[in-house]
Amino acid sequence: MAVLSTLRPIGKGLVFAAIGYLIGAGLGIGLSALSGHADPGEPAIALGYLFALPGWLMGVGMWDQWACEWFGLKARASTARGWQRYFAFNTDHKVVGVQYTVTFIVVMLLAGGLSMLMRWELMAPGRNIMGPIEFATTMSLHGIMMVAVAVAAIIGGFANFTVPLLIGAEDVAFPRLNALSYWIVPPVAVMLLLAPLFGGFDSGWTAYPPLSVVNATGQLFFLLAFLTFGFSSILGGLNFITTIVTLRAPGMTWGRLPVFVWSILAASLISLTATQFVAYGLIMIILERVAGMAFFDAARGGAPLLYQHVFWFYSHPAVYIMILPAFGVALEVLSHFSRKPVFAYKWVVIAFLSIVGLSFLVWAHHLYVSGMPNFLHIPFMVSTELISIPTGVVFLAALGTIWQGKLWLKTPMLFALGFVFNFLIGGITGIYLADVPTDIQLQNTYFVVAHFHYTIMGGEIFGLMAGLYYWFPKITGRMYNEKLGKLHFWWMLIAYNLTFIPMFAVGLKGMNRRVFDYPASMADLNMFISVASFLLGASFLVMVFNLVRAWVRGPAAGDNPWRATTLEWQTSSPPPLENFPRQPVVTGNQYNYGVPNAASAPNAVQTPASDQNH
Ligand code: HEM
Ligand SMILES: [Cu+2]
Repeated sequence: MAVLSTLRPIGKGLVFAAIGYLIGAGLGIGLSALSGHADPGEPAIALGYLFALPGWLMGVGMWDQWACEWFGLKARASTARGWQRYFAFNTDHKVVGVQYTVTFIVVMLLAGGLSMLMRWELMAPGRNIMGPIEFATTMSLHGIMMVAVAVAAIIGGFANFTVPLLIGAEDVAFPRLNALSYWIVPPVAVMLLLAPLFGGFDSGWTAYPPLSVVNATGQLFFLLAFLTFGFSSILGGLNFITTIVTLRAPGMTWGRLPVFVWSILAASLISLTATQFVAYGLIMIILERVAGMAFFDAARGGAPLLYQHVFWFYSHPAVYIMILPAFGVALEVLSHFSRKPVFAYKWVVIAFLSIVGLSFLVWAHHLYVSGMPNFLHIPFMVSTELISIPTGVVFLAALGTIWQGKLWLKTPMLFALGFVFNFLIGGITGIYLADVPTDIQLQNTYFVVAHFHYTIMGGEIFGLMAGLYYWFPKITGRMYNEKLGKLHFWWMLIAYNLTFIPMFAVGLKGMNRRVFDYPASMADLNMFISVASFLLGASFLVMVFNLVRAWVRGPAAGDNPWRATTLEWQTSSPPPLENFPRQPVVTGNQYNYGVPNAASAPNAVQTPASDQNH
């Protein structure tokens, strides 16, 4: 019975979504008939989805807890308790944080499974486990799912859980909007997983026209999913900015804000302002498909290149939505586990904000060979090179933080150090892709694939892992097994580098990306890459085993197992509903290491009530 009542909101959401879909699809078919559209299929899907989405949200809890107020009715809070909270529209930021974290770790594992399929096909030349279109669909699904993980897992998951704690607040500024940002995500996953049943989408995650306008209906599912995800990202950005600006505890001045909170503020500024642009691009493609418009159709006076500009005007800044929070996690962990304050804190903050500004000025480095005017090459090359200055500042701050520190090599610290190592390789190889002459050679090869996996996987995902092990005891109240954590780290680090370093080599030999077969001369390297990638995939089994086991029956972690000084550790694990029994007051620097007794008695913080929990 407990299970049935738990699933009631989801069931209600599905029923409302189905009703919405029928209304929208009917409208789509009617409009198509009126306008003489030959095939009403795609208009029906697009309009059906447009109505199904609010139906889903209302059914799942938005009506009961929020929207009914707009009509003068009385809202009812969710009554779900314990683990059942995670299956309901819940406004507690800690519940939303766990929902995001678990959802996106599952998405990451699924998308990782898809990469195993690709490497299975690419293990030897001449294989035909899947055809070119199936390969392209697998690749595109892997790409967009991983991009979603990289954009949302740290912000939606850890930032949701920890930012209100880190700034001494009770919740985020707009808790109901926060629940909405999460519950809008499951339809994204459903649409992406449905796409292969409708012919898949072979456009890559970039969805350039004209291909994305003329290919199978699966593409429409992708476009609607991406659009929905963007909406969630915009709302999340808005919520974090407002929370950080308005809800800081007394004494939590800008100069005392933990570095992770700064990184979330910086990333949120980008989510809020850049995501609209990709949304325009996606809407224009949807309109070309379902309403016969011609924004990008050269034959009818449209401009195909326009899409690439709009797309990258978001998608370059988006790489900083991915990496800034990972910088934040890494610096946070490096500081606590070196028992030293974040080195050059002020410069790090300036660097974060300069990255936000500069990230809007570099998008056309993805367009060097697109046929855009040549005189644009140099300015975009220079602006791209400029970004390496603030990025370098963050990197040096990471080194400065561990320099002569008392390193405590626990699992989170190992992942933070792994981040620093991998990101260096990602950053240096990026310079070759920023420079026009080398990029003209390297673009569209596996060199690019290796480069962005070094930044996104070696960087963002290692940062995610650092955060996962670091905050796991706070989130669950339980401790994972340290030996298995270390095993996961070394296994993943080694297999990861064995997988992606040879991709640079095979790229230099001229192997194109997004291909399902290649010349026999590249057989050995590809076999090596595939075997290493299977090892890499297997390393995640250690993580899943360790964390699931610890969550179910791990030893109690205690309130502050790392003896860290920031506020989230000064309350119980997991924290009570309102986070702190009493309003904390911040009286000093957040990284007060090196001050006598700082580690055991956080003198940066006065939370008299926290002691009552012991
Ligand atoms: C086990 C680890 C992984 C392996 C073996 C792997 C492998 C691959 C392969 C073979 C491709 C296709 C390259 C091509 O044909 O152009 C690809 C594309 C891609 N991967 Fe991964 N990948 C892994 C993890 C990740 C992670 C963690 C992320 C991001 C968080 C990621 C993001 C992407 C993106 C964005 C694409 C490009 C898709 C496109 O071009 O549209 N991958 N990956
Ligand atoms: Cu870029």
